[in-house]
Amino acid sequence: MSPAKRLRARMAETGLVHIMAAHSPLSAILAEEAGFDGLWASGFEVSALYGLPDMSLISMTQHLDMVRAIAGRTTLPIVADIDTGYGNAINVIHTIREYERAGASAVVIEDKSFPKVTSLIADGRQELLRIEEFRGKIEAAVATRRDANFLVIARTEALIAGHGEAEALDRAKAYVEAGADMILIHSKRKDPSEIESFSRAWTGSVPLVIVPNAYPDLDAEQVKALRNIRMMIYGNYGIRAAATAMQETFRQIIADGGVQNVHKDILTVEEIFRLQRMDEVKAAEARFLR
Ligand code: SPV
Ligand code: MG
Repeated sequence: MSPAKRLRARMAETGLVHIMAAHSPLSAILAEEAGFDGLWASGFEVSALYGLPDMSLISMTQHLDMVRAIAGRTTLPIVADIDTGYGNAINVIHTIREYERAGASAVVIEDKSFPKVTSLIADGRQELLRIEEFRGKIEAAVATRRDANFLVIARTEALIAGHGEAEALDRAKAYVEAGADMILIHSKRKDPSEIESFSRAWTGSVPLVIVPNAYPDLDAEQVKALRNIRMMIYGNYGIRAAATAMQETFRQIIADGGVQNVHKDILTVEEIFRLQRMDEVKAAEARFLR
């Protein structure tokens, strides 16, 4: 079964899949071992990995290379964050071909203009495309995919841009008509009220995806009770967890004048060897090196 088919099957079976942000193959391996259903190749995380803001500064090639590297080291389905699709509907055709070939099982494409501005920033300049133009991008994505199980997820930033629920619903309905398999509704409110309200008002024929980054209190049980959300993406938790650990460890080493205290609190080198699959190398050495 292809990873895309597995992702759809898992959604049907459990009613809600949990997708963890990954910014590297190592973070993807850790997410797989922890038990997530899939990976979010997050634009925010890969941008942060390069020390850059998430504002269309990293190239498609940089993000795509990471998706390919992640796909090479995990078996989990990958939901690729392709931002605005790197241009207009013509660029989207190329983008979908490349991401599907790189091993993605789904893409999320958002209705902002290029270059996009990261969604959660206070007072961000959030410009949306005309609905007709974005519909063309969704239609291009759907027409280009090879695997019918590959998911085209349309993300509306209407709430992020401050246009309100009616506009968000209109846009979401138009994107479903264009062929979107799911709708990602994003909110930067600190509480889940906008998402709960949108979800209750949603009568569209496809399920919803949420990214509870700004409103962390909405847990899986509450999400299931809303009934039409099938995917939760933990959108920036990988890079925040990694940065927390590095920040604490690096500061401690400077404060202590050495590594005498931190070495007990971080993974052993043997554990990193295990994650690198050194056992496979050892087996190959025994078999092939003469
Ligand atoms: C990402 O993780 O890149 C996202 C989610 O798109 S957010 O940064 O919250 O917009
Ligand atoms: Mg993003």
